[in-house]
Amino acid sequence: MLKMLFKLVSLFALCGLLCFSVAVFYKNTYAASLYPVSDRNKQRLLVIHEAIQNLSSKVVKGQQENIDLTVNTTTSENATLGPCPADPPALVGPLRVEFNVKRTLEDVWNAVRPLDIGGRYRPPDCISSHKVAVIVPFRNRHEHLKHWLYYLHPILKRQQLDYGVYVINQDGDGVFNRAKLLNVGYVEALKEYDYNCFVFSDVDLVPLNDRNLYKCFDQPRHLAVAMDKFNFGLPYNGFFGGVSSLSKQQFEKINGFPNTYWGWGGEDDDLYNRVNIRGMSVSRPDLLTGKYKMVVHQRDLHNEPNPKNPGKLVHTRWSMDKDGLNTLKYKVVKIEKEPMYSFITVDIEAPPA
Ligand SMILES: [Mn+2]
Repeated sequence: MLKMLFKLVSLFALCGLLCFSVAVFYKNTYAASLYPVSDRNKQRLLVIHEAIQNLSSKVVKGQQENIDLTVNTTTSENATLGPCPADPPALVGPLRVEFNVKRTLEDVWNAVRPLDIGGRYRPPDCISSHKVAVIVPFRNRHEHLKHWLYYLHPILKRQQLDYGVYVINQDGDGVFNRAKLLNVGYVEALKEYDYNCFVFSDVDLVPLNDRNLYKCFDQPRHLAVAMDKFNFGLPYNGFFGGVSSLSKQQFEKINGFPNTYWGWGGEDDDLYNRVNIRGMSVSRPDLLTGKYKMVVHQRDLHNEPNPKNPGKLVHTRWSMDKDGLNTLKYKVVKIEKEPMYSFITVDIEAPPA
């Protein structure tokens, strides 16, 4: 009798699991039909599919007692992977970069695929300790964004980073605020994943060497040290603009970026001050590794140099604890999960231009 009851219960549990697996399977195929399927997703689908087939064949054979009831998809994939090597093996060094080409989003996708939805990627063959959110402040620069995605995704993949791309789009046409958008990107990215490193990059800057690693270092890092527009050198010693990386700890230590630098200029120098005031220093790659090419463009509308910004820089020491992550206010207008990036539109209470 007891044995009978046990058989009944286990059969019941089995049926439940089967229904659940089928539901998961169909949910995934549905999601996959909405977006391009990455190889990783395909792999997961296959794994689930096989698990279901195994189960059903065993049910048919009437071997309920010996069935392993665990359906492992992601964990079994990762269980056998070791840490990624310190030196990513696929790096090639200097790169050719060309902006005088019209690219469609399809062209770009075909060049950079596969990725997980929202421009997420992790190396398939090793576990990366660099969980990097790449934050790109944005408004009306779709042409630049296509170039950026086309070049950056393959580079970031070769660097074996566990990364995601977050494009933070300023809503409306008030005065632009790069630094505040970067703070928003930091907060929003952390809501999604346990990132330990943040790369802040302008949308029009592409590195000319993939050995310039988009990861975090012992000290806050300045990556765009040799831009073509500055004749492949630093425009001045304390320059911290263009592309920089800070670990979560480093960024928290300086209370993030200031929120009060409206319009063009100064916010990167303020960040440099914050780093120094908190007893850290800026690390940099050498001038060959740190070469960058910038898309040539006109100054954006509503992002004029702000004459008030330079004067604020002498006060960083006193202002930094009252202006930053701890005073950040904004409203998310929309989050769009695109195949190659997350597009987050935000209202940052910009003054009218
Ligand atoms: Mn620019």
